[in-house]
Amino acid sequence: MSITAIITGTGLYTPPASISNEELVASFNRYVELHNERNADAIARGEIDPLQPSAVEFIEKASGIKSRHVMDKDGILDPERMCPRLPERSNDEPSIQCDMSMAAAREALAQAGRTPEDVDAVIVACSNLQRAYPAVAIEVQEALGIDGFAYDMNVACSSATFGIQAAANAVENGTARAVLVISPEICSGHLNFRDRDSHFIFGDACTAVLVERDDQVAAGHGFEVLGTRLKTRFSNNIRNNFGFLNRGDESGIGKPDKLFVQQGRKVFKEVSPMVAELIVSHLESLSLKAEDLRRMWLHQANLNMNQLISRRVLGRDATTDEAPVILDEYANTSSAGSIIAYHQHKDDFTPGDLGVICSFGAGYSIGSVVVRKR
Ligand code: CO8
Repeated sequence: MSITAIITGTGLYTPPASISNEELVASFNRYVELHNERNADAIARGEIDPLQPSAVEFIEKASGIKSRHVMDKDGILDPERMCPRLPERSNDEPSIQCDMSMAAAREALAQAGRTPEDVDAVIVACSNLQRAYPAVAIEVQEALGIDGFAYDMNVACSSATFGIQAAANAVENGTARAVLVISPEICSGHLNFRDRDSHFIFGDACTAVLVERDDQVAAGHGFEVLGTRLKTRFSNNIRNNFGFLNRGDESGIGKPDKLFVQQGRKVFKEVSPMVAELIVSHLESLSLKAEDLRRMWLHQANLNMNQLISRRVLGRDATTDEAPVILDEYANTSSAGSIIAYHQHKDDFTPGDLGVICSFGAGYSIGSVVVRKR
């Protein structure tokens, strides 16, 4: 008898600190004032252009974002710093990504009614890992007390959906009974808060998803993974050149391209149709139609983008019940975004209801996971 994968629990860690658009813009505009005052002579000589202020109205209209949760608020809002203050920890202390992962993983396990003894593997799947090795996933595995295996992976905003496919494969082929997929996203660590075009885009959060084999899950519990579909296509339109080779390449780690940079408008135009096509063709391959979907838990980068994608998939505007929005409170939390939407908006499903979790972002990368409530 073939085994299918079931999502039995999800968890979310939300950092307590939050920054409103008003607070972020006030700090950015103070930085602009200071910069322009300090460079007044060069600006007067026409050697450099004055920096332009940011605007709350623009941010909300262009993105739908109203606030973001962050791991450190003061460092980000200090106009002389504009970067979170996250002190280095000793090797004997849990890393910050391990702490976030533990909180989300515990909630996912509790929701599934499982303990670490029931789990065989941990995948930490996120946009940026705080170190190259040892894997954060192995640290989390140790902290949870899981006897099995763990590894890190990074497919930017699509890390969690790609991780769910790896987890589903592992339980379906018998490599593991249950797998935790955890996405500790500290996007504020690699966002350039001095860049007017992108300073408002990201927030921090961590999600966890427990994937198990169906023959050990009680009937009526969880969401069956009907299928996964992944797609990648190389693009330089979302890029971060930070890496350990920077110390040998003389380019300087302080340069703006060592943080997040994007051509936002190009990303919007190129990725939206790819996402809609992928969802529709994925549904077709499962003999399903868009009308069969009760909900789409889309990647949470931009409200206008999600409205365009849902319109292309459904052939009409989606309601917020059909395509829930969490980016207004969380901003873009990279791979955690679609999982936060799923975590917060799945408990009203009744048996047989269908939904799709869909992420998209740098790479480009798109991941689609079609699920049915048991
Ligand atoms: N305040 C006021 N005005 C502004 C501001 C601002 N802050 N910023 C720009 N403007 C102005 C511009 O100067 C421009 O003025 P003008 O028309 O006079 O030239 C005007 O506003 C319009 O600018 P844009 O064309 O840039 O604005 P858009 O309407 O395109 O909106 C967005 C910008 C919101 C960035 C939008 O393009 C967008 O969201 N695109 C989609 C991007 C996306 O989804 N990216 C996914 C990236 S995430 C990912 O894959 C994960 C990466 C890894 C995580 C990294 C963590 C840090």
